[in-house]
Amino acid sequence: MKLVKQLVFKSLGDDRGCLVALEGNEIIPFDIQRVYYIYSTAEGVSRGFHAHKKLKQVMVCVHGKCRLNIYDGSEHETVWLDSPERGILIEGFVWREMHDFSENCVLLVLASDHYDEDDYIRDYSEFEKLAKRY
Ligand code: T46
Repeated sequence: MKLVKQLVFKSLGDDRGCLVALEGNEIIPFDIQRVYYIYSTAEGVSRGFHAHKKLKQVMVCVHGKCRLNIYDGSEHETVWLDSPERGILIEGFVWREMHDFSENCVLLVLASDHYDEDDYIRDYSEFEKLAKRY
């Protein structure tokens, strides 16, 4: 994996079940400024289709699974998000798409900044132009 980094979380399980704790500037390598989650995704729907100029994010599928496609303007990578014990760190200038959401998939995202639409590149041809400069 070159375009994203996999983070492996410690599961604090005991006979009651499992617990994963995620702390900013520790296992999550930035200050967590925002948390959001994607759920109830309708069958056959794909999401994402954008890049971020500055935002860093860690994506964790806390239930179910989905497929993440990443493209940096020259290379493509695909990774399945399918475990609450693993996260994917996205910090470069990459195009991202999420596909094949399972029923009941809950995708948790920890972000390094507040929501800012100006940080998004949602136009693919603009992304391709900018990707050459990064
Ligand atoms: C990303 C992928 C993984 C807000 O108002 N605040 C927020 O914090 C977010 C994330 C979204 N929104 C609004 C913007 C749209 O009107 O919620 C609506 C749905 O967002 P969007 O179409 O951007 O959702 P996705 O699933 O395509 O993308 C999201 C994140 O936006 C994005 O940063 O990397 O999940």
